[in-house]
Amino acid sequence: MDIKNIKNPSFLKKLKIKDLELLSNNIRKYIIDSVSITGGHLSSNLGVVDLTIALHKVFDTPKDKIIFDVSHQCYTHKILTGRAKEFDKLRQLDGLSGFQKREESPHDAYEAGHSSTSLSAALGMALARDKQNKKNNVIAVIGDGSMGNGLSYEALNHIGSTKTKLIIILNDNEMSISKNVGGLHNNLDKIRSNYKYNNAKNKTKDILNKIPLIGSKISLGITNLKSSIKKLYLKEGFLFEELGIKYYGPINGHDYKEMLIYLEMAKKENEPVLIHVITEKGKGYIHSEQDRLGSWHGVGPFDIETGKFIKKEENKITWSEVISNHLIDLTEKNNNLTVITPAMAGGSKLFKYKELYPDNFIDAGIAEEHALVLANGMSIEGLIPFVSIYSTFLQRGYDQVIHDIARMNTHVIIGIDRAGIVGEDGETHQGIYDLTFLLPIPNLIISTPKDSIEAGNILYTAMLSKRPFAIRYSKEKLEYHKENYKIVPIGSWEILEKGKDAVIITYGSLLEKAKMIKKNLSKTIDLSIVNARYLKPIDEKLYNKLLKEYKNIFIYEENTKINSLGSYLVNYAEEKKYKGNINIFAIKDEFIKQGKREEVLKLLELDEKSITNKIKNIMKKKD
Ligand SMILES: Cc1ncc(C[n+]2csc(CCOP(=O)(O)OP(=O)(O)O)c2C)c(N)n1
Repeated sequence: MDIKNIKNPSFLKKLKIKDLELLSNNIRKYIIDSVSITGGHLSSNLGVVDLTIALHKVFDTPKDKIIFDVSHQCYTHKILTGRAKEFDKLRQLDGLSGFQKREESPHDAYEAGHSSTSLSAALGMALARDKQNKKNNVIAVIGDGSMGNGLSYEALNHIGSTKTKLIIILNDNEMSISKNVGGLHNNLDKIRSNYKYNNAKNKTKDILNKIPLIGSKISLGITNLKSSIKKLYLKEGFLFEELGIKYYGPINGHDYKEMLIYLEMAKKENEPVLIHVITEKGKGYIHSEQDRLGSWHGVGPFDIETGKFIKKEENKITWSEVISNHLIDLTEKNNNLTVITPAMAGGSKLFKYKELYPDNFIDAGIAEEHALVLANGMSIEGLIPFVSIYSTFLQRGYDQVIHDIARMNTHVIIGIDRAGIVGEDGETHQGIYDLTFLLPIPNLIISTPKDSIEAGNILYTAMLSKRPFAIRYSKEKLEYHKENYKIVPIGSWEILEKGKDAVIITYGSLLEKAKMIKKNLSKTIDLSIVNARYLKPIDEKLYNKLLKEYKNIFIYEENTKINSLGSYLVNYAEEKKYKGNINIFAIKDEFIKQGKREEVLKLLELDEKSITNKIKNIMKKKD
């Protein structure tokens, strides 16, 4: 069968188990082929091919609602619901989203990108269904990593008490992006190893083998058997049972017979049930199967044969790596420095740090709020925590930054990774709000270094500051240089290039673009470039000077225009009765779609060519 011809999942109803297995193989190959060209989330998708097919065989979307948590693992779902043809534009500008997207298909019941929203959303949908006397099923598919997040616990606590019909599929592959952590993980580990090594598995198998499959349909005479299956595992699955959620499993997420029996069983329940499904992350591709560090979780293009990533040869490394190198050097100077990551050790390039300083490194799991308050506690007791967190995920920890860290004015350093446009992950992952929501918070120092040396110096300054200190850096790559550390006075800006006609104030990765803009304009306009490396406090002395010296000030940012550095500086200038013109070039008030950073910046008219033209036009009118 040609995967591209699939229109909807109804054809699955007729398929026998061996046909389903064949389909699994074809879909796995299709995903590997597509992702090797476009990049995308590989391992999580390969792990749930069989589970997703089984779900679509038993349930009827779009009437039944399947909510994939995070939804990075929804590729098979997209293929089965008629979107295989669009995989050549997966995660690209105007192409198929890498996540569930309601506007793409009625089969996409919900949308995510951030983890652990599926259980609350599913409960909301189930309660709405009940109120409207509808009869559909609601199924949340959630990974073991995402199950450990606070939002999931809040939802579980509520679900158990409602007694509404709701199915939770716990997709347990032992991994978050890299190896999962925490008490829940250890509990699931115990269940898994019992399942693998003691007789229980055989007992279950015996029971399951007694259940006939009539054609492709499961015999419905299973009700008497389900309690005996359940009892085998009840002790280990007690956490969910104690919360009022029926626990079934664990079952093998690559064994169709087992899955179909349990899913049919769950369908008949009239209360919340959780089916614990064990899957192998990365299944079907040798390189992703063997990966324990999460290198195959989210990937760029790669060569299928060799498993080598296709990277441009360049003399550059990521900002994450730059920061990580400095953390290693600075921990050597001060062993109180402690690095905390909420499950992003791989993405934030912290494995080397972990290896060198295992006692200074904590993976808190997918738990941003917890990671920040944990850091605050450590800081109060004398450590210097550095919380490495993506800008988009810091949204989860806003209250903790205000209520705990900034208000108590503690010495917590927040390393804000992926600040700015992030590219292919799109809307849910853009790092364009952190400055907007951090600027109003008292006590907090906010910085964005321009290069690797300034990054080291600002981190060194933060380490000595004894203040809450945010350091923002982008997803871009840069050259790595090292010098002896020195303090960058808090609140100091620098004039990078001096010009007489106008000034452009910017920070971080955009400074490189500002240099090109200056060059583009050099025949007609002599532009000054100011590195606003501290967004708060600002360099009032230098800014006052700029207000006196220039009639035209341009502020250029990869952040929302509303409540950016620009609006802060405009307010300040108004208070000083500035009579000149200030123009802010920043992101307009809309969600920013996926695409390569340069493509997106162009679309937003924030690329160097657009800014060059804008400045030219503005200055022309003023003549
Ligand atoms: C709030 C939040 N923090 C971090 C992430 C980054 N992230 C994406 S997938 C993932 C791992 C999810 O693990 P799990 O739920 O076990 O699913 P799996 O990928 O193993 O199938 C993480 C940490 C996120 N999407 N949302």
